[in-house]
This record gives sequence, C-alpha cells and structure tokens, in this order.
Amino acid sequence: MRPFYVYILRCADGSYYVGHTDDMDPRMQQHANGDIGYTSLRKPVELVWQGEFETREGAIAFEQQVKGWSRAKKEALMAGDWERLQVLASSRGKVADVSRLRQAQPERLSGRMPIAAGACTPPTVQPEPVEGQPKPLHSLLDGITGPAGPIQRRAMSKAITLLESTRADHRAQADELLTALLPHTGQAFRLGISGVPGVGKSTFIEALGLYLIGLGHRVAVLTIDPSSTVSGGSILGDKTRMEHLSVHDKAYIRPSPSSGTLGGVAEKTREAMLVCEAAGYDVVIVETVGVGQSEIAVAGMTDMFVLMQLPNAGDDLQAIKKGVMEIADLVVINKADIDKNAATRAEAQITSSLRLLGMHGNPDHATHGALWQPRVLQISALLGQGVDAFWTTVALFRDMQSTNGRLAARREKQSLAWMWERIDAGLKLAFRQHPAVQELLPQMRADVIAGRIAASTAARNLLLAQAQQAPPAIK
Ligand SMILES: Nc1nc2c(ncn2[C@@H]2O[C@H](COP(=O)(O)OP(=O)(O)O)[C@@H](O)[C@H]2O)c(=O)[nH]1
Ligand SMILES: [Mg+2]
Repeated sequence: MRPFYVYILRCADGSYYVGHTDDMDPRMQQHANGDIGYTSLRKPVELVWQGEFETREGAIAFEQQVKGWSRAKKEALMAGDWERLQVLASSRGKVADVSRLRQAQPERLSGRMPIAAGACTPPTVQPEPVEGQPKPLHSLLDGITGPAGPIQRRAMSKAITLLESTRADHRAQADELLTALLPHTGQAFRLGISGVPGVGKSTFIEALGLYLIGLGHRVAVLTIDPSSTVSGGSILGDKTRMEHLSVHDKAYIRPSPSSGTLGGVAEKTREAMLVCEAAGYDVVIVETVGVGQSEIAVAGMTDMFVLMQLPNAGDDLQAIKKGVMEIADLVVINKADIDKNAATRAEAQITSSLRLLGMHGNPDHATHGALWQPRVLQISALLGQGVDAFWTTVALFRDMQSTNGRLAARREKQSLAWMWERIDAGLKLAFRQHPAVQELLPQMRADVIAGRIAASTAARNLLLAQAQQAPPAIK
C-alpha cells in the first residue's frame, strides 16, 4: 500500500508549516512554486522533517497533533529526540501518539525541496514557556526590542500576525502593542518601490538588500499586493523569490497580508513597518505592484517613493500614469542591459516629462521643492549594475530631506492623513453596519435605481436614519 506522509517545512519568516500528502515530490513542487494554498505567503525555505504513515487517517491525526505542538516540541521531533518529546508532552498531560508512525527521519533531508535546499541550518530557538497560549504582550515587546536573532524574528512574526488579525480582542491587544512599540520606531529610512509586475522589483530589492547588508544595514521588506486580496497570491512574475535575501539573518521579508481592502492591507503593512523599525531594521522597503491605488498608499507611508520602469516606457509616456509620476522622487529604468539605447532614450524622455511636471504640476501634489528635482537612473537589477548609484542618490535625498525638515514634515502629514483615512473607513463601516441603515438601504437602492428619488436624497435619508433622527423618508 502507498504510504502517507506528514512533513514539516521551515518558512522564510521562521515559522514551521506542517502538512500531509501521499506524494512528496509533486507537493514539494507546489510549495516551491508558491501555489495558492501551499504556504505561498510564508515562503517555505526547507523541508526539515518527514514521517511515513500507513493510512491517511493516521497521517492526518498526527499532522493535527503536531500542528498544535509548541515550537520546542516540533524541534524535538525534527531532531528525533523522542525522550524530550515525551517529557514535553507529559508536562502538558498529553502523550504523543506516535504508535502509527512507521518511519521518522531524524536527519534533516536535503535535495528534496527545490528551493534553497539546505541553504541554512534550522534556527536554534528557545522553547516557549507555555504551549499553545498567546504570549503576553510584554514578552512580545521584549522579543521585538531585544537582541537580533531567532527569538526576535519569531516575536516579530507573532506581532505582525496579531496586527493582521481581524478579531476585536486581538485588535485591542494589537493597539496596545503598537503604542508600546512606537517610542522605538522612526529611526529607519522608509523606501517605497513600485512598478508593473515583471519590471524587476523583486530582483532589484534582492540586489539592493544584499548590498545594504554588506554596508552594515538590516533590511526589512514588506509588500502590498492588492491582487493578493483577490487571488490569495501574487500575480504574474515573482519568479525570483529573493532566495538569498529571504534566508539572510539580517533581512526580514513579509509578504502582503492576503485579506481585506487595499486600505486594510496598507494599514497592516504600515503597522508591520513599525514592528520592523522597533526591531532595529534601519532600512524598510515597501514594495508594491503598480495596480490601482497601491502606489499612492505606499507613497503615503514612505520617506522616498521610487518608480521602476522598463526601457520602452519612454516610447509611450501615456503608459505611465501621470499621478504616479507626480509622486515619484526617483525613477529607475531597469533592464538597461537588454537595450542600452532604449534605456537612454527613456531616461531622456522621462527626465524631461518630470521637469515639465515640476513646472506645471499641481503644487498640492508636488512633494518636491526647488531643492530636489526627481531624478532618473538606469540600472540592471539582474546584473546588479547601478545599485550603488541608486543608493548614493537615495542617501543624498534622505540627507537633504532630513536637513531641511521635509522628512519630519512628510511623516507628520502622512500620520495625520492616515488617521483621517482610517476615520473615514471606520465611519463608513459603522454606517453600513447600522441596523437602521441596513433596514432602509434596500428600499433606497431600489428607489434610486428606478429614478424615484435623487441619489443625494437617498444618501441624506440614510444618514438621517443612522443618526436616528429619521423623519419619514423624503419622497
Ligand atoms: N535582463 C534583465 N532581466 C531582469 C532584470 N531585472 C529583472 N529581470 C527579470 O525579469 C523578470 C521579472 O523580475 P521580478 O523581479 O520577478 O519582477 P517583479 O514582478 O517586478 O518583482 C525575471 O525573470 C527577472 O529575472 C534586469 O535588470 N535585466
Ligand atoms: Mg515581485
């Protein structure tokens, strides 16, 4: 009979993923491809354990059990330390049921996981004090602000998971945590990078991240991908999964939270950024695909906003959304290695259109004074060319903005804009959930669609209903 397997993967964020399957190879391929539903968000790095079972039921029962185990217990399993496993199990009054486990493999396997197989050793992590219970907030805070290492990494991941939770009690804890973290934030440089799928963002961020680590920085990468709110995964491209950066101990990579509206996703990213800063990451990169309003959201939470373009973009400036050009502090033309002439042409065209925007742009939208003219650079992310010139430009901008006070002003403006954005969203939600509104809404919709009342009258009726001063609806 064909065996069934239970397996454990170590993920890029330091967590362990437990799964079962009847065929290891295709399953590992699914994980490696980042297929939807197969840890595509946590990014598995390495297969660290597998066990074989005679029946599917046996495998699933064991999988469920392991899923509920503490990290210490999972690591005892991986190490094949059955004695410790029994001790840990009995201290909780439970005895691990391993009777149906036909073959445990204490040695870590290599070569089965196509991505970054054997790239690094499993982290040595302290056992958690209490199994299965949320860590108290102060211990999360201590973990995040404590020394760099696996404990910090785990505290960060737990904190971000807490921030992403939609449960009201979690939200209250999350707010408490954020308030406690806030004094430790604000020291990092926040860099936003946007561009269409396939332009080379991931390739570039990997090259830049490794370059910055070489300079002694610690780098966090967060992504906002509105498409992931629909599909649960990233659209197109993303072949490069930042393989080297994601396993580096001076880098922390967190993919886009997968649920909620853009406002919600952006809020989570904004908060995750604070966690990274409190943990001492001094460069935080927020990546977004050029879809919908996500660039505006990213520009609204970063100190510098970089737009990535392809060399042929200059041929058709219509293709570049004007609004995005207006908020760019720097435009980089990637893949200059493919066609140097096209890249140079694009550079000239984008430079002149940026200059025009600078002269005629809406002053309310313009984030640039006479001191900084948005620049255009050519790079090749693939060959790592232009990364140092890029960083020199970023550093120049950062120093200029810090000295002239614009950095602080930008952050203040962002925080207040964000507060109002959240108030608007909260009011809208409260409005929609109000019983009087819910009761009246179907009728108002029907009346508006049928042309019986004006849309503005319907809106007023609904607002009055929410304020519970509802006089008879105006017909
Ligand atoms: N020739 C060339 N190819 C590149 C360059 N940067 C990225 N690519 C390739 O473009 C594709 C998309 O890159 P990726 O980083 O996933 O793009 P993203 O969707 O913007 O994150 C990949 O196949 C990369 O290898 C570059 O500078 N030159
Ligand atoms: Mg990408």
